[in-house]
Formats: sequence, C-alpha cells, structure tokens
Amino acid sequence: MTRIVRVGAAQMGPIQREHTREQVVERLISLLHRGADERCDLVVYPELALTTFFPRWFVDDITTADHWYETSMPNVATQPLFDEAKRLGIGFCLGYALMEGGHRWNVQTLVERDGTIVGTFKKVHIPGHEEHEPDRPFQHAERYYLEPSPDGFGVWEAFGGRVGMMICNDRRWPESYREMGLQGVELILCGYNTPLHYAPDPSQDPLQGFHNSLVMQSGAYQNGTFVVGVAKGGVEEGVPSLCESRIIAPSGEVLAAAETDGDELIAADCDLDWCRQYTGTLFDFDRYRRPEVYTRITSQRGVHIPGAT
Ligand code: ING
Repeated sequence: MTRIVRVGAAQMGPIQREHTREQVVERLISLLHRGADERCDLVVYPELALTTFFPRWFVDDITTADHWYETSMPNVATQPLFDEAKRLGIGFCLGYALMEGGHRWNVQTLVERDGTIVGTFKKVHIPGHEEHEPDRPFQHAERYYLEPSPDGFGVWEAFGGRVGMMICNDRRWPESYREMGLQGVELILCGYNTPLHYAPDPSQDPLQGFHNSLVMQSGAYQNGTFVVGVAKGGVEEGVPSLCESRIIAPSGEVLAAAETDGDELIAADCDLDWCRQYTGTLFDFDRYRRPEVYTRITSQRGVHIPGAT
C-alpha cells in the first residue's frame, strides 16, 4: 500500500504591523481552500504566520511586545482555521510566537486531518542578536524575544508516516536534519522568515535564495527525507524578505517551487516510501555511520584548533 501524502506549501506574502489576527486567519483559510482545490492532505504555513516579523524592532520594555505572542492554540482568533481544516479533512502546520509558563517560544504546531493536535515544536537555533543594535537598518533581535528550545528535534507518527519540524534558522544546521534522520523522519516541515539583507555580511545577500535551496536540498538528500520549506516573504514593513518556498524530495530534487512573492500554494505528492531508496542504501545510517569518531559534534560548541592553547 503506497503512503502518498499530498502536501501543500502555503507561502505567505508580507503581514504588516497593522494587520489583525482575524485578517491574517482569513488569508490562511483562503490558502487552505487552495489546498483543498489541490486535493492536499496537509497544508504547511510559514514561521510566525500570524503576525509580522516583530523582532525587526527593539523595545526596551519587552512586555510591550506581549501582543505578538499567542497564549494558547487554538484560540479565539485561530479557531476558525482549526474548524475549517477539520471540516475539509486537511491537516496543517502553523508557525507562531507562543508565551507559555513565563517563556517566549518560536513554535510550529502540527494538526492532523481530524483536527487533533499532533505536537508542537520549539525552534532550536535562534539567530540574530540579544541587544539593541541601532546601526542596523532593521533589527533581527530574535535572541531578545525568543528562547531556544530545551527539547531538541522530535518526530511524530502522522499522515501515514514520520513527520518532523524545524523553523527557519534550524534549516541551516545539518544537525537539525540528522537529529530527525536518526529518528527515521520521512517528511520535515519548515517555515521561515528570511530578510534578504544580512547585516553582518551583506555579500551574502545575493546568495539568499541559493543558500535556502542548498541547505534544504542537501538536508533532504543526506537524510533521505522530504523537506517542505515555506516562506513568509515579500516586503514586510519595508524589509524585503525571501520567498522561494519549496517541496523537496529525498533525492534532493525540487518537486515544486513558488514563483511569486505573495500568498501562493504549491503542492506535490510525497510518496513516503521514496525515502527508503536512500535510507536503505547509500544512507543506511546503521551500516555506514561512524559515531565513534564523530565525538566533536556533540562535545564541542565552537571551534577548537588542534595544538592551539
Ligand atoms: N531568519 C533568518 C534565517 O536563518 C538570517 C536569519 C537572515 C540568516 C538572513 C541569514 C541571512 O533564515 C530566521 N528567522 O531564522
């Protein structure tokens, strides 16, 4: 019996500061309907899909930013999305900021086709900076507003296979994919908000699209998994941000790619049995990996130059 999951990547254009949750949820439901038209089983939304990317501003009193966070999921504003998805029998993955138990997380919640919540992932790799850096054209103060997950990467049984999640910067780190690959992941869902300008090294700016595809295609191939990367992009509060959402096969090939810088749904059939063509041969981890010589990967954070004091 084939295990084909028809996945929709629901790319979003910008969410401006003044856009209300209700206005955004209307867009999410419209994208869900496009997913229904495409016969999708699962629709994946971007990182922070309910609000503008608020870490682009710095506020001295962080409690004045509390309104950017959800305190429960579902909630009054998002319940219509949950209800419509359940009515249509479509699962979804939603990125948002969560305030819980005094913590501030950047999360994604995965919901099955019957409306049950499968799990919630907290972002592991938090980029950017902690303090106000006024010389930047815009802030990327994620490390001020959002805490790194203490839980690492999980994999959940859902949609007939093993599904994992990561968020934005997580996709740049091979450890993210391998941690899920070692749990037998077959489908990784990843939302992102990526400004095109990278203040610490502007020479990377023209490479943003290339790097986005590079990391997700290599992560997919090296772990024999599908990867779905979904952007919130376009010009958001004056900040041009990458789109280029993609659905990538375990071979590393791009099965579907967004073409616009707005709300757009791309879809692809993901035959989860394709994964075994890689994890059962070239990337048979149990047969070929050598963790006994990989000790630095989990024992070191930074670089230690051999012989240097
Ligand atoms: N954003 C960016 C990302 O990793 C970034 C941070 C921006 C990195 C520009 C490099 C260049 O895609 C988030 N939200 O992690």
